[in-house]
Amino acid sequence: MWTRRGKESGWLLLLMLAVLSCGIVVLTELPRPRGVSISRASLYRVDTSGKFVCLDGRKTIQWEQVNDDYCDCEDGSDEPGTAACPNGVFHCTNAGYKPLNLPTNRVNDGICDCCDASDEYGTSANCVNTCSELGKEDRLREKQRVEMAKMGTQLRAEMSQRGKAMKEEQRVRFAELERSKSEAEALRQEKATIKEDAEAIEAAAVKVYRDREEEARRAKQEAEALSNRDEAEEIFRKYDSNQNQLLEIVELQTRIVFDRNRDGSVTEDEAHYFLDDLEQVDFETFVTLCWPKIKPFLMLDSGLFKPPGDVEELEGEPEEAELHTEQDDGYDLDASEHHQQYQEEEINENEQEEEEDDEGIDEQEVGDGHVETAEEPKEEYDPETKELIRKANEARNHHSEADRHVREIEQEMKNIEDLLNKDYGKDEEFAPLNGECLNFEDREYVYKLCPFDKAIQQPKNGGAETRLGTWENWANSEYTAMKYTNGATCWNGPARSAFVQLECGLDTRILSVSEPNRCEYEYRIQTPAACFFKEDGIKEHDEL
Ligand code: MAN
Repeated sequence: MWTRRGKESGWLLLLMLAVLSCGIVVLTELPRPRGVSISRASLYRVDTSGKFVCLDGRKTIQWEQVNDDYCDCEDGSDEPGTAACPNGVFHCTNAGYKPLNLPTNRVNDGICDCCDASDEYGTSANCVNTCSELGKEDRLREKQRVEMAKMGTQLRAEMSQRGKAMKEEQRVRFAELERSKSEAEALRQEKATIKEDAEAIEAAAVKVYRDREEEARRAKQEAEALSNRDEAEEIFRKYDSNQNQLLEIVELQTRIVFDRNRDGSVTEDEAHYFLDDLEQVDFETFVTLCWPKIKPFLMLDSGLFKPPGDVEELEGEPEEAELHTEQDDGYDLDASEHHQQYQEEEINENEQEEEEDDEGIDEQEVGDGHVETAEEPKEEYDPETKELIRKANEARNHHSEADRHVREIEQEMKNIEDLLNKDYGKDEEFAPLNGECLNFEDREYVYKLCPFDKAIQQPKNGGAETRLGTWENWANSEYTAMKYTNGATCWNGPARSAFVQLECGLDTRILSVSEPNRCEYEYRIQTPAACFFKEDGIKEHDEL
């Protein structure tokens, strides 16, 4: 360690030697302490006072104290060429290559940091000056890079041309579609009118059948109502044992069929239930209030007590006998017959349905293309009606075909509009990438990027694709980065997204994909579209 008093400013000695050997100070090599850059040399100019003011202005020291390997200034400005201050900055000129600023703790640490070896002047690191070699390599690399930028810029111009041509083509196609659309709409209108006319005729023809069916249904209902009343009257008379035109509790109590809980007798309560809580009812009341309760009960009951074998087993018990008498008197038999008849009708109707389905008469395709199933006609259509339905179906088909055509045109127009509305760069140079997809594989995944569309990740072991994002926009106005957002939601987290950095290259491909934060992906791609070179020295975008 030097003592402050015995110290000598190395730079001053060097300067004196330089002055002595050359007689003058070289103008390009301004006198300055070791570790100070030319641009800061003026801050270290020696003046007549022989004092140095620390650059933060907080302390004044003797000039001899500059670079004396003892830290005097708080800002480290008195020791630019030694490791004495913890916060000093050492500058290597690296003539022939690139200048460098180092923290002064790397001065004389035994490691060559500066290519001109100036940081290791006091150690045995034996650093040699490699700046001119490095400079040569650097200039070569720079030359190659400029060459690539030039070629890339040419390719970019081609891409731009293709992009513009493609856009123009799409504009022409759009205009064409606009014309076809008007024609297709007119045709659709024509087909709609034909369809409406045919449907009106069809509806009128089918209505005749519907009306007839409705009429038949009404007539059947009326007949059923009448027969129901007749049945009710027959039962009323039978149960009105005293023939006073009123059915009373006691009269019902003699009919074991009303023994709802099967305990062997008809209680008052049980009888009341069937008389709708009245003491006695006349025929009209019976029909409206009691018969609806009694009839199903009789039918159900008859079903339960009907097995023929039971007749012998009952050994003539009066109640049971009465029950069988009731069955014998025809009522219950009628009910079961009715049921059987109903089942048969149902079977017939089903068969009829199947037949009609086969003929395809009742399935009518309507204008918007869906199939409407008309109510089953009981009667088969006559050949003329069938022909009208066929014609209406045909008109419906023609109309939906015309409608489909209009919608196809509209869809294509929409696609073109989307395409034309995208920003493909200043000169449409990125447009040729629209519709292409690039692949990149790492250890685990295959990554895909379809520019202006989506970013995808797929596990190599065959799992499903995961959308990392959908084209959002450019991330800056220089067209050097793209954003793809709203991808598949990350488990317990946000939607995935991808950021795509573009750099100049002679072809278009993905250079790398990483996931710096969970579910946030970063693609690096190269493409000629990102090359930008001007002779005046302005190079690629990504270098700006
Ligand atoms: C999948 C991949 C990964 C992602 C995790 C998040 O495994 O999409 O990239 O980090 O899901 O759960």
